[in-house]
Amino acid sequence: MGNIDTSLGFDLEAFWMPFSANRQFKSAPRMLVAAEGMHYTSHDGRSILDGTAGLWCVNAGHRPPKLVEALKKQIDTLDFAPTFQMGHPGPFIAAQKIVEIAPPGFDHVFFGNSGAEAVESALKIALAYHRAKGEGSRTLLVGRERGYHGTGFAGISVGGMVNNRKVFGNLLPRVDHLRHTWDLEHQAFSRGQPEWGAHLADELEQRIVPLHDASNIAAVIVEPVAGSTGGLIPPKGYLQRLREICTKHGILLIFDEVITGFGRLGTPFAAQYFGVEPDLICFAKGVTNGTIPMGGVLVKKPIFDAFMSGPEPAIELFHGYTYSGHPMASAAAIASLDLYNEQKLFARAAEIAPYFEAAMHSLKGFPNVIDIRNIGLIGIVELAPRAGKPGTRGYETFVDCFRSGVLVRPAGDTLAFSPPLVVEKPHIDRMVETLGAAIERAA
Ligand code: PXG
Ligand code: PLP
Repeated sequence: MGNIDTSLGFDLEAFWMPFSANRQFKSAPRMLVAAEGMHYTSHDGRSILDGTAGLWCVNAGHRPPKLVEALKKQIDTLDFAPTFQMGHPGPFIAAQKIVEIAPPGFDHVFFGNSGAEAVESALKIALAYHRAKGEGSRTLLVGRERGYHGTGFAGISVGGMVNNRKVFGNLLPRVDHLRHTWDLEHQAFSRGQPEWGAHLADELEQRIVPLHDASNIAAVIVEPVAGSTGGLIPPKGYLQRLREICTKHGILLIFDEVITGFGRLGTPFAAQYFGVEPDLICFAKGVTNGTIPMGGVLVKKPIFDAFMSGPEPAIELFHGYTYSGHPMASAAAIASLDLYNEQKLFARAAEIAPYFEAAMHSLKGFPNVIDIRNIGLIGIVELAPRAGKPGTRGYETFVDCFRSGVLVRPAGDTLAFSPPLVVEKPHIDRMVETLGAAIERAA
């Protein structure tokens, strides 16, 4: 059975790789063994420019010394301590720092360990909130086509990427989905937010509310910018419209900001970028600069307060994870947030975003490029699929870029750049030139 790559010196068989073509990968591995700043080192000693911030998470670049130091100090002090009926300083300090950069009114944080757990927690808080308010009939959850909310059963139920759902049978039963917002005919090559498509939010009021009745609907969950599915940028006015309809009908609006949180758009959260206030915000990834797993939910005061009405000795929410507020993750969050603040990293992302936009759009006219879209430091190139072989052109382009020393993220036939926010203009030039050359070769 062993699948030993002698050049690596270890066996590749046992690790069942997530979201990967295991057999294809193991026959020609792409292995990263070290990282610093904007670059990885591959197992064959090459420097690879990280055009993807790992998986959208290494916002300050790899291994910033202050973060490394903070983690070393933490492991030398406190390895683990429970947060069920016990406490340690880390999560209290981390939560306070997250609240400080959140939109006004978001004054509580519930911690988990991933985006999936953030989503699970937010949906459970939404359901329990309505019940606490005497509106326990509000149990329907509304997601969106092409949405990605992690791979837990709740996340795939409200999610809308068909491969992530179709073979898993029992999804949550009480779910509906809005249409996704991407439209090639009306939006191709939009810079930033497309002009067309705000009306797509009206489906909530025109179809979903009349069908189920608002008294049965708990929450709408959307990514402000849909990431995993290939970067779908919200049309101008769309999120505002969703907000208005949710408010009118007493439906909670959840923004899943696992990708957009911590500066990806040049503001702490997308909620601030778009000027739209959700009721709950899911975060993960960038909260620890990718170093230690952590995720969570930002909660507004009225929602938190609705849980705080019973007798004082009563547990208010029967939910949590062994590692909620883990000491290492909390230390990573505290150090990351300090770093983001000291480096004014979010403002930096906003500053370089126009250069990034122009560079991405310079690929218009390259073979098979049918759309380019961008917002903040997210840039997407969509290629026409090969007849009968969807995804092959995207995959080949990604492998070609890796061979040429640039990491880009494929999703079907789209290629996404989401560099660390410390990216410099020459890095952007190199990323885009490399991608352009690979696209030409994949023609
Ligand atoms: N919500 C959103 C919006 C996400 O983007 C999750 C939830 C789940 O987070 P966890 O930590 O459970 O993976 C995500 C994760 C990609 C890619 O390249 C995106 C994600 C994860 C891995 C790859 O598009 N997003
Ligand atoms: N499964 C078993 C048997 C457990 O005892 C626990 C936690 O105590 C879990 C799952 C959940 O693990 P976690 O809290 O890390 O999500």
